[in-house]
Amino acid sequence: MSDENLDDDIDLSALPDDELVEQMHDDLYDGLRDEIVEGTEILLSRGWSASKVLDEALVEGMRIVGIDFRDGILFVPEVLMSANAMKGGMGILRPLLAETGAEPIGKMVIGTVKGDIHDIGKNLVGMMMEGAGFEVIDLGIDNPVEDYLAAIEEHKPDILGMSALLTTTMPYMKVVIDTLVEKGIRDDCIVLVGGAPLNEEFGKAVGADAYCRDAAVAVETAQNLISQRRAA
Ligand code: B1M
Repeated sequence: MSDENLDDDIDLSALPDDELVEQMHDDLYDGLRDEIVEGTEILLSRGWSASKVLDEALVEGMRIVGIDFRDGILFVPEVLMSANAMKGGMGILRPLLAETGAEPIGKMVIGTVKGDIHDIGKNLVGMMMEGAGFEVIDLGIDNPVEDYLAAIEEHKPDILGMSALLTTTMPYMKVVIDTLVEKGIRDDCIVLVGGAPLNEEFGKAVGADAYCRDAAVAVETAQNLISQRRAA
């Protein structure tokens, strides 16, 4: 991908949209946070919606990073820099995605499960849920079951969301759901699960109400299940 030093010479604001987006994929790959922040601001100033910038420039760039991480071309320190750059862009988009004057339509507690420190996808889900008018309580990463229980007791959420990105951590979702069942509180909230290695079948097997492929599906599913519950 791009040579970091070359970026010093590139005037991002002079690039047409498609080249700028491609450059942002390269900058994300190279973990250049300032450039990602600048590129995000430029696209917004050109009238791009926050969700278009998110999908086409940031999430797509991170997908490319993921492929080379999988193939052993990129390693943890480099991917951490990419994640940091991605978060720079997300920081600008967050308030825009969350803009809503309406009363919260529901409350969600969300966290990445124990043993897992991936949080970009979870953060995106939280941002999109806020944007759709939900109040979101973010428990962060590496949450043991006790954290979820304490948050449910404190916040009485309509929805509990769990994220896992590792095949080794996704089974922990069942530990959490089984504990809710044991304590007789499983039906107090809707349980949604998500993360790249999961699928519909896994969601059913662990006893979640639904598996959400991405943040948009999470919002849609949350809205549908909440209205079904309220109607019932
Ligand atoms: Co990690 N990592 N990683 N990693 N990492 C993956 C997940 C991996 C697939 C890479 C690979 O090999 N191709 C692989 C897992 C393999 C497996 O389990 N089969 C992997 C590995 C192996 C590891 C380590 C073990 C590496 C090591 O140390 N040797 C290690 C584990 C650390 C740990 O957690 N204990 C590790 C570490 C890291 C970093 C710290 C370097 C960094 C995380 C930084 C951070 O998150 N702050 C990192 C990253 C960035 C990735 C990849 C490249 C990108 C993940 C990401 O952010 N994607 C990832 C490869 C990949 O997924 N392609 C990989 C972008 C994000 C927008 O998508 O998270 O899928 P995603 O979220 C989506 C949906 O899944 C869904 O909506 C989101 C938005 O649309 N969703 C939900 C997610 N959570 C949801 C919750 C919901 C609903 C929907 O609740 C309702």
